[in-house]
Amino acid sequence: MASIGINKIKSNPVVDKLRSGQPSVGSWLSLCSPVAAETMAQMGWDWLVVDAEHSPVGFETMVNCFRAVQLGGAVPMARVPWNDTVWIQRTLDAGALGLVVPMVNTAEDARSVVNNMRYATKGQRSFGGSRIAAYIEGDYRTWTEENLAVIVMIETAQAVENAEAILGTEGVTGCFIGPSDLALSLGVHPSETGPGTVHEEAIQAVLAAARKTGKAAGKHCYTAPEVTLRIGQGFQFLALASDLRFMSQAAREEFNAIDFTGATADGAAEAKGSLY
Ligand code: 3PY
Ligand code: MG
Repeated sequence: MASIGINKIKSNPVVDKLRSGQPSVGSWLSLCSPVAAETMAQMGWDWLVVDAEHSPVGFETMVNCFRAVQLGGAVPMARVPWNDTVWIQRTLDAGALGLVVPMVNTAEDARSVVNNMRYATKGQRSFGGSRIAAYIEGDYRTWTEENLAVIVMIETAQAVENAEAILGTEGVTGCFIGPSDLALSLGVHPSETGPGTVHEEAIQAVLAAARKTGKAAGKHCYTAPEVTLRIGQGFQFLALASDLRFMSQAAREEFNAIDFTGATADGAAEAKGSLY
């Protein structure tokens, strides 16, 4: 019988790339739409994160987004709303191959994240199966120990202070800087970023801590040139914007390009190509 479908994987491609020092670039899914997730996955991102912290996504939609991401050829991940045992367990059972966990401020917080993501005797995740186990070669329970991407968010002044201890925590794959919360925590306006600012100083301190501990540093980036810049600096786990931003940006540009007076009409303007 002919079959199309998803090949089983031996290891997590995201973790493999980060451990070998390569950059791994993805984006965020905030639209709560499996169709948007599938379309995004076809672009070639390494991974896509379903954002359960700042989007209204429900669990059943999240599972369908994971399926769509996998079908499109990227690694399904999620950002949980908090370092919460129940959220982490349910999101991993739903099929995430890695989690981004917000507001990890101390090494103790980081140990607790790892503990929540691991089965006994290494942690406290309860076993109830995970739908992703069917796509893994070998025993999912032992596979998770080395293969789940454990990405802790560094997005407060306290976390920057503790970056080395957080990143040095056994089981942490890497960190991810949230530039907006970091700005809030530092008491600076979100526009007060870039070279010469305390915000950038904090970002570079986190990068230095990642280098020292041999873990991956990451950041949420606003533009493709910023992703390029951060790769050049040595950052590895980089997200570019979100499906919501891409949609609103393109829609805004197109809408703003309409001349409602018709005065600048161009006879050759009828576009060819797909409307979808
Ligand atoms: C932040 O900027 O605070 C974020 O959490 C980005 O993902
Ligand atoms: Mg944040």
